Amino acid sequence: MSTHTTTGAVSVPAEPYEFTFDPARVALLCIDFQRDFMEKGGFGESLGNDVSTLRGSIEPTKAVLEMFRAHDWMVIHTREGHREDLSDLFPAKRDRGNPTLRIGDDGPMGRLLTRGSAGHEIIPELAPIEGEVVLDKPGKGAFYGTDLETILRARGITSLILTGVTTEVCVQSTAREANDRGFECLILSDCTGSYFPEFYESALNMFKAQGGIVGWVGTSTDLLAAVD
Ligand code: TIU
Repeated sequence: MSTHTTTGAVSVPAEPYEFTFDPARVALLCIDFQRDFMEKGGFGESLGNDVSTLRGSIEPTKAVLEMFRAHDWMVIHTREGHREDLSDLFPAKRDRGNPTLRIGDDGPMGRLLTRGSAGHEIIPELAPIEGEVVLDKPGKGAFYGTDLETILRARGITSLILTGVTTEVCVQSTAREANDRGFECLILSDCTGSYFPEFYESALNMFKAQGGIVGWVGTSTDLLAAVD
């Protein structure tokens, strides 16, 4: 990996065509790499999902995260979860699916999807470091109910590189919110994962269809090579 600071635009092979960004105006979004989704005993498993399906996204994302850190480019981590008193949890979200365990209930990693619990933390492999933004959000999209847009505009960010879980839920919601706000979005296919292979494929396909109607899809290896 290059250790020099990149100047000038970077062009990454992607679909439906090259994704070009200015390193001074790019941010990496690491969406909801939380123990609650990635590990046994969390919210994801409580919904009946096999959480092992997401683990393949960890190593590629780690490589991209390290590249961003080496260049001192902006990194933002998001976490889905609720206040300890659950005052920001809509009944519609709490009761959806009539689960046996609800958000805020005690699970093996503490209270499900609740700030301050072990399950709410980002997995150790991708844990934030000093200087990186950690954004708590009550919804699936990272813009809803947060100051993410203000943070991005304050830094002059125009391009987003998205990683995270799950592809068709929080990653897709965030990408659509970002696209409507005028940000150019590249999702790294190997840095995202879903509990449902067919939803992973469909989400990425619909994202890049129609000339990139929502944005671009690429890979971590092509991004790393392009930056190098
Ligand atoms: N259930 C599921 O696939 N995802 C979520 O509930 N949240 C996120 O995607 N982060």
